[in-house]
Amino acid sequence: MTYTSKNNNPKVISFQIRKSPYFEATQRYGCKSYIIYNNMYLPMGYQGMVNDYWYLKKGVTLWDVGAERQVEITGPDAFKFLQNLTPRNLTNFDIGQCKYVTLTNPDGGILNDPVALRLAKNHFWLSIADRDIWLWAKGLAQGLQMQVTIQEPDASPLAIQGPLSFNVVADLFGNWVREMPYFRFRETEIEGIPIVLARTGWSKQGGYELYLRDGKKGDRLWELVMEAGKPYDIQPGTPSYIERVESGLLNYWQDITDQTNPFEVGLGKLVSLKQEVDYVGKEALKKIKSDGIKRKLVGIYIHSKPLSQNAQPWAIECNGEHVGEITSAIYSPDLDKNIGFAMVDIQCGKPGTKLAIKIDKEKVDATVTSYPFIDNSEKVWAGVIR
Ligand code: THG
Repeated sequence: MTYTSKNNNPKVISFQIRKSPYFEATQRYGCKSYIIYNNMYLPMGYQGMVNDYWYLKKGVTLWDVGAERQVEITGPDAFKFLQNLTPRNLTNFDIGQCKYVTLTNPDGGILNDPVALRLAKNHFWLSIADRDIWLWAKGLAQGLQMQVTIQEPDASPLAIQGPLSFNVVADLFGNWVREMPYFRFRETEIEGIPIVLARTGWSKQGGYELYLRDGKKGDRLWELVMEAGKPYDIQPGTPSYIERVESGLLNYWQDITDQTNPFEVGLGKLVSLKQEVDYVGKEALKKIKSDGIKRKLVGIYIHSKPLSQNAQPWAIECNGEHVGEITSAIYSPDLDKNIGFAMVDIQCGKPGTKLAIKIDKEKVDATVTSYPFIDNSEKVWAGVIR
């Protein structure tokens, strides 16, 4: 179905694509574009990519990330089943804690890289990236004959990100939120709206995610945050391509796919090969580890004029030989450099290695580097006594 908006830009709105509880609000606040993520609209920009980015880095921004759907796992075998889904050792997984995990297939390929939340002993959410994980989970549970229920709960994340996010969220919920450690959450409410409030988010500028547990209240929650954010000049925002590359956050389907394993993309620290930790893909990952990886994801500086958002899987050469592809690339205004990630043969993975990138008909020089490009760890931990 095609609508025409006031300024005559054609807008395509489909019945087939689901809308988050904040969708109307994002329209009202001038969202200019969406991508499709987990079969939903995910906002991609409001005031231009660079403006949105500076608001995130210097102020506070409100993001509709309702497309980060939850896969809920409950039942007597829930913990055991979740361990089967991920190579991360879940032994020390507290109630009220979040853990970044990978889900692997039998070949060790990554099916998703969700944030897992433990709500109770046998009650988990996987806050997933773009892929139908509930299908995989239901099939696996059936195959393993586990006593679990897998469903999509009514839970939609709304992210408040940026260095001033602490003030906004403290004004809304109380000063206790300032002491909440990174990757912890608490169940709370505001005006009777049930919320899981987590100190997480897909930026390294500091902030929170509010998982709304009543989809009918999306508009009210959005407006409550906007109102509280007024003194801090809060802006509507979205996950930022530039900021997440600067901060070394990887994007599923872009830097990670089911053709990449955790060791290749620097997530080996999330893989346990201990005997007591058992999961799909373990044998493959053991072999990959003992054989050694053949390629790896590296940071790259691309020495060309500022890139816009149209990076492609450009081919990479080293001494005239094809050695890999670009997975992300963007101009960083803060660093005044083109930065990105590339999957390259292991012998080209050392920082300082000189590469050539084939951008259309041109060849552009690039240099391998480590990532993150900017270390923002102090920002995400701000206020927390460690
Ligand atoms: N929040 C929620 N759901 C999500 C995302 C999110 N689903 C999709 C996508 N993002 C999942 N991917 C990531 C990737 C990285 C991180 C979170 C989700 C992340 N990583 C930190 C890092 O790499 O330094 C922290 C890792 C850690 O402490 O273990 O935050 O953002 N709800």
